[in-house]
Amino acid sequence: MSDTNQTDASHNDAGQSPAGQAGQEWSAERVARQLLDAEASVTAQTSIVAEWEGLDLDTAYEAQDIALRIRQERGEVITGVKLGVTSRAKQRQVGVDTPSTSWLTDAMILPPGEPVPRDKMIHPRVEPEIAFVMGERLEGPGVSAATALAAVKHVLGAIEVIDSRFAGYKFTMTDVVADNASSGYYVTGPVSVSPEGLDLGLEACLLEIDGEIVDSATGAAVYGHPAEALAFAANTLAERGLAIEPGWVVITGGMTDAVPVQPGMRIAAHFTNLGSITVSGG
Ligand code: OOG
Ligand code: MG
Repeated sequence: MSDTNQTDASHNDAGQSPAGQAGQEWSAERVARQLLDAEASVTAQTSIVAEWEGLDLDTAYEAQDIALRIRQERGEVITGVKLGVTSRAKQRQVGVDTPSTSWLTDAMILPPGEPVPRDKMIHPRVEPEIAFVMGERLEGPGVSAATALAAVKHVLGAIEVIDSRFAGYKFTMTDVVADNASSGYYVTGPVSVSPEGLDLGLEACLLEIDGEIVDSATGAAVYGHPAEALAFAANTLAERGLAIEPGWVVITGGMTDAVPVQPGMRIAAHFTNLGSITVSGG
């Protein structure tokens, strides 16, 4: 799956330079609004860092939080946290090697059986993930994988449908953090399993496209272990005074390369203990 950048189905993916803002000063707020506008108008843009060197990591997270606040003002509710680029497959695919945290809201839930809403997306890609549902509040710093796992109520399989606001998925670390790590939609599987007695490092996932197994990975692909990724999320959020709340879902990052969604595609992720999830390409 190394040619995914070339095979992306894309509309409005011409990579417009950030438009209509001439003369306006850059700020985290402007970055947040511009990326939300790109999402709403289903239009890709080019790297913001290329235009504004001031977009450092702190400012990118600030933009991400401002965008969350705007989503909340329009009625969206936080449902959890999404980890980004936690696996080597993803790091290689997008050329970013530092994991990140971003926000999930109820508007991003794709109900089981619903096709990928392609008309609302620029160039969707799917990726299988291992998801946690939190039983207890998890607050860094100093959270270990074992502490993190002890706060988990259930483990689920998931498919995330990502959609970068950047043309060709060409972005830097700070671009993608500001862009809520290409958030689109997520669907969780029908099987929820207690973490006790599960060896998540060895939990396997087969990714099937149109009846063919195109990729596979185990949980160890995710930052060594999905619970390590969860601990990373808690410790990173703590730097901004935030915690992972009970009931939240944490998707721990794509286990394999993300696969471009084509119309009519049949996508399935099969897990050892977490069941199977299917999504139609729409
Ligand atoms: C970044 C999305 C990161 C993951 O699971 O790694 C992410 C991208 O690939 O556009 O959701
Ligand atoms: Mg993901």
